[in-house]
Amino acid sequence: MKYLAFTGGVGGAKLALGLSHVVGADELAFVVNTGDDFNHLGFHISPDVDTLTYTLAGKSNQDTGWGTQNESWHFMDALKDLDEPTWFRLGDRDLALHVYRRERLAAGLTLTETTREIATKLGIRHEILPMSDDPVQTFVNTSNGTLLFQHYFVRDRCKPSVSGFEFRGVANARVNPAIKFSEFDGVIICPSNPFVSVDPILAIPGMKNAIQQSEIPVVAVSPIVGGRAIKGPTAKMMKELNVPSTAVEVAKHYHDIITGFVLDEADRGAKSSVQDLGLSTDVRPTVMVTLDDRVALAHAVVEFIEKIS
Ligand code: FO1
Repeated sequence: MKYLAFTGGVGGAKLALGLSHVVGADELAFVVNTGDDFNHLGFHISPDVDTLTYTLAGKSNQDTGWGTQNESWHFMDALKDLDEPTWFRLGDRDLALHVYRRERLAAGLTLTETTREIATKLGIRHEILPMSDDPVQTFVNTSNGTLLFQHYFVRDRCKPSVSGFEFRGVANARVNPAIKFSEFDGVIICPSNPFVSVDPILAIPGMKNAIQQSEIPVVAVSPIVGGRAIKGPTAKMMKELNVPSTAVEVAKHYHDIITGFVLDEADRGAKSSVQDLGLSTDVRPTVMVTLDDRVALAHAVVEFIEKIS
């Protein structure tokens, strides 16, 4: 069996790491959200691609989930002395990756090619595929106006109340041509934020169609456990959008694309409501603290998807 895993953000990267331990590089590729990308200080910042890259390379910062371990911050300190913006923190090691990416993009490589080069140099064997090589930018409609995603997420710390999302550029974006849907037997949607990490991927024209036409099982892992998001603002966003922050609502959100849904033990009581949506279900511990947790969940997801194939 060959799998595609859709991911974005820190929560998704946890399961992605587990999957990379369970499924070989020839049988698993990652499709990554690039709606969070923005230009900052002259660099193309691609947070979700980099979070996955550092995670799979065993270099991720264990405290934050983003950026690298053993980081130093001299560049940020110097930037502060120059009264330049420091709300978005690029560490010295991370800076090197951004300088490299800028060089390669300027030389005419695509984001996919650049990402592949970086991954190879860092010893990653699984393919990391940006959802598209065309620019798509997530904007968040909030009580403070419409904000670029990183302004909402990092600068304003997700404080403004959310009323909707825009994926600017998506209508003209093409699905990454390196994603060959016919080669895959299943899609896994990692427990990433449905609104800002997974929806931008699914919003690219042709993406949903390609999945639906391939008639392969699509399994999502709930990012909501017992009414709370394990990481990030998913539950807060749901409340602000007047949607109950439950796993069932996440299943409903994905209902036209998924065939199976993984719920946490804490939400066992919601299993029948998810089944009523016509979905296969699997209930198990989904909170990933250790590497063993990530690998155990990855094993279970792969078994589940094989079972419903
Ligand atoms: N997240 C923060 O909360 N604060 C930061 O200063 C920050 C810097 C940063 C630099 C590079 C990078 O690749 C990611 C970074 N992130 C930071 C994380 C990132 O913005 C978010 O986690 C994602 O966009 C949400 O998926």
